[in-house]
Order: sequence, then C-alpha cells, then structure tokens
Amino acid sequence: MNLNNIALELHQAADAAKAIPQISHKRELSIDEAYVVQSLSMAYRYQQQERFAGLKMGFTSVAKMEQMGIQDMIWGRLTSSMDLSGNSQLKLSSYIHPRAEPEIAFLIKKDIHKAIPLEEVQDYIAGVAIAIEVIDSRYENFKFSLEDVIADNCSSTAFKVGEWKDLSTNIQDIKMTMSFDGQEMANGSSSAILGNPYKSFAAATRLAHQYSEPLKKDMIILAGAATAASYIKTTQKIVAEAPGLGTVSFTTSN
Ligand code: OOG
Ligand code: MG
Repeated sequence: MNLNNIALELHQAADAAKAIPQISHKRELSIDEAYVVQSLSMAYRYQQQERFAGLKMGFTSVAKMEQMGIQDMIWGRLTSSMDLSGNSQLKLSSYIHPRAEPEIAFLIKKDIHKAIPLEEVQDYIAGVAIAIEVIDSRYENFKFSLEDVIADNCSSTAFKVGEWKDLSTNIQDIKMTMSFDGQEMANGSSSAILGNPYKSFAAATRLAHQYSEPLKKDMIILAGAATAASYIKTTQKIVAEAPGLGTVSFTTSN
C-alpha cells in the first residue's frame, strides 16, 4: 500500500464517517512517512474547496498523553471547513465517534516564516480565545499508534473559537472546564499545556517552519487540550469556559 493510497483511505473514511482498521496493523509507517500521508490527505481536502486555516498541536498535556497512551507531541492541519464559527450545530451523523476537548486558540497577527522563540511569540499573536476542539479518529475504537494518528491528521475534525481577547488577558494557570448540558465533564489548568500555553505557539511555529507550512496572518493555532477529551454521545449543549476568556459553545443534532 503506497502512501497516497493510505491518504485516500483516511480521507474517504472521514468523508463517509466510517472507521477503518489501524494502518500500523497492516503496514509499518515511520513518523516522516506518517506526516507525508497527512499532507497527501490534505491535498484531497483542498481539492474539495477547503482552505488551510492553521495548525493544531496535540499531546501537549499529560492528561491527553495518558488518555491516549502516547507520549510525543504531534501537530495537524486545520481547514476552513472544520471551523464551526457562524455554525452553532454539530451534526453527529457526519462523524464517527466525536469527542470534545477544551483548548486555547491563538490568532496569528502577521505572516510567520521562521521558528519564533518563546520570548517573541507575543509579537506574532493578535488575540487569544477559549476554544473547543472536536476530534474524531478515523480508526476503529479511537485506537491508534503515534504514526497512525499523525497520518490521520491528528484526529482533527472541527473546532469552534470563542471571542478573541487581547494579550493582556491572563492565560497562565487558568481553570479550563468542559461541560455537556451543564454537567462538568473535565477540567484542568491551562498550565497543563507544556507548562505554559505560549510554548505550544512557539512549538507550532517551529514545526510549521520545519515542514515548510507557511503560517499567515489570521490563521489559528490550537494549543492542545488541557484535559482528556469527552465523548459526545447524544444531542447536547457542549460548553468550554475559562475565567477571563469567557465561554464558547455549540449544540449537537442527529
Ligand atoms: C489526537 C489529537 C490530540 C490534543 O489536543 O492533544 C489533540 C487524539 O487524541 O485523537 O488534539
Ligand atoms: Mg486537541
């Protein structure tokens, strides 16, 4: 099975909302090959009018690493059609087994063509916001190896960003909460994200530069979840909140 066939299989699994067996069970992939598969699968998305919209970081917190049994930081691509802004409903039948997690989003202020050190990241950020990421592994039972999940664009499927706040807003060690229908599903400190969410922005610029993926003004970086993800099982109101950042929400339909 060549890398393009794997990319097509993953792309079609996402489109049909139908899980597939893990790639690593039938073919060994290196990390480099897995990122090639990810980029080939994105080419199929761009063919169907989706635009590259930014990066998401994954496994930047111990809570996520433990939930999924993976210790390495990963990154994936966001596209315009994953952005739920202006759309307050998530249609569950379009997804396989979606989960939601609370995140911090960064809005890129100007084009970035290099790795930005932590001390300079604020010069490149126009705003910060509370966000919800919806992840939907294309693999059966939401089970994968590191290489599998990278090839699958790190389970990216949808995201919703709250109101942008300026950089004077504290995002260090704030409590991030995810609730479904008013019931708390998970909470964690933003400092669970690499000790400091701005480090995730710096890492995203380093990886984007390493993989020649230009980050442009108005694109978004998702820093990675501070808590484990929660399964969305029925029609529910999904809300993430953090003091100072406010709330963001959407409802689900069948
Ligand atoms: C992989 C994506 C990880 C995060 O925020 O850590 C991620 C997954 O858990 O399926 O998005
Ligand atoms: Mg995430």
